[in-house]
Amino acid sequence: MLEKLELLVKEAHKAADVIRGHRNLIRVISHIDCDGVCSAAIIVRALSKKRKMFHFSFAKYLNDEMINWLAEEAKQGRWNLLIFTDLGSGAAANLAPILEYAKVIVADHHMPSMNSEAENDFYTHPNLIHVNPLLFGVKEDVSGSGMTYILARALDPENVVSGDLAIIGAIGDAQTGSIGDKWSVLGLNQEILKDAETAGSLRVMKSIRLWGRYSRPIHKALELSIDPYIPGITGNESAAVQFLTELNIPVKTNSSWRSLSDLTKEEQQRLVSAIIIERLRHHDPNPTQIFGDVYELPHQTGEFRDAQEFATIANACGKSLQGYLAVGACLGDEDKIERVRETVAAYKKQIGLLVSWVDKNKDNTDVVRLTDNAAFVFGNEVRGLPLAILKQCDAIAEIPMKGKKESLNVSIAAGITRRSKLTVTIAPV
Ligand SMILES: [Mn+2]
Repeated sequence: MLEKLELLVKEAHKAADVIRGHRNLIRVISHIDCDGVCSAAIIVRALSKKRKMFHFSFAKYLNDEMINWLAEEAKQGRWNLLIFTDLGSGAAANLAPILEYAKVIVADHHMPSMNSEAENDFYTHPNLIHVNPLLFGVKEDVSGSGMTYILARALDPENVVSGDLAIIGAIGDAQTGSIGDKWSVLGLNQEILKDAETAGSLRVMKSIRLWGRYSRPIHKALELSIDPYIPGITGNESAAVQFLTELNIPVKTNSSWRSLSDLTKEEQQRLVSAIIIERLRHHDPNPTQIFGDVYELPHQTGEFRDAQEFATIANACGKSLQGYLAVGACLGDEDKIERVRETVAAYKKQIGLLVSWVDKNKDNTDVVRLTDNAAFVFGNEVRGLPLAILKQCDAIAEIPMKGKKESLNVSIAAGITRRSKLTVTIAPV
């Protein structure tokens, strides 16, 4: 394992050497989700520190049209070094037109594409430096921002300060889970986490795993908590309010709602014990498995302090095509905070509209078909589902989107579908 990691880090150093020696404009392109936003913030900070000139943009995916257009830019001599972050591995084998005129560095964790002639070989090219764990047999969890972090550290050990961003990116890519009793980020992310803690950019605390520590009213946090599940309270707002009232935990102070972070230590303890008792009463096999690592960003304020909330914010900005705002927030640009908040509010409204569209149409037989057994298959956010799978489905549904938004998160698409009676079934094979 160590040997494989060393090879991966060696590739990052190769990329760092190229960046260090580069005197002209560098083109940087990152993916539009949370992981891509965090990758972008890491590389932007690293290049700025080295006083490199760069032009930076976001992309949802890399198709041939875009590759040809980038190749044309390179051919015209506008730049001759391109860095892709959280993007690029899947299209590596199609980058030849660009590689003819420029060097390309890819820092990504997605499956790299293969050589077309030899199916089992990953694509290589002398002008391509590919920093991807899978190329070196490293199969542990790590995000695109984790790979960008490894690249940034190779460029300058001082970039250890960006470890928190790699963790936010990993959270955004759902690289959290449990090992035994411990619930945290997993795999290589654990190593990056140690860096971030040592650098002081992130603090790890143990707490109940409720989303919205700073921004969500506590009764809403309980109502919407699926993992951990709170029997009788999950999915029931008034039961959540009653539960808190019986525990003598006010849901409001003056006129504002209280969030988990507003609760006193004693109130938090009362709440946690009551949740465990509730789970015990309903014979939950692991009643105490409600805790986990909570990652705090001590240099941030308000809802931006909680890494999980930050990940949601970064994702909402990226998907609203306003990723640069979140990059600003990642890098501590306070001027961007208000616009980030507005963007997140607009994004939530958009999701709300979609949910109500589904609710409104749930009895419409043009869009709803009821069956006894149904399996839902959700596509990759970027590539969708392979044709072979689509061909086996009884019905293919698309969630309509207003405006020029990009794809929904697959978890949100799944949530909307669950609320609906839309049935997308796969025929028995
Ligand atoms: Mn990613």
